[in-house]
Amino acid sequence: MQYSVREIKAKPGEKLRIKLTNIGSMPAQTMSHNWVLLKKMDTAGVNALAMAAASKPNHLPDDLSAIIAHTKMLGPGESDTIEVTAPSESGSYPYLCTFPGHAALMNGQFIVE
Ligand SMILES: [Cu+2]
Repeated sequence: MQYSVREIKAKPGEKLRIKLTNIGSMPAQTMSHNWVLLKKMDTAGVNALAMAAASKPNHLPDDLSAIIAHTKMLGPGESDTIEVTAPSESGSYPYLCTFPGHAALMNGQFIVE
């Protein structure tokens, strides 16, 4: 239960195509994954967002203002490709999986420089 990529680097404003594939085989109800890119925030902020997302049916918080981009929630064998425009401001932007309990292991940094 980990991302194969823990760090993504991009230039400010660069357009990237992000493809997430769930290579697991456990049922979607118990083990689904997504990729959610957040605005700059500290670990406490990421944890708070993960908590807010956990109880929601779609595993996204009601307040989407901190989310830059996200894939669909994927069951086993599914994949989703999204286009992401890197923020114009350099720095480190956290990403995570918002399936309940996954953020602690499934996270990474999107680095704009
Ligand atoms: Cu996950």
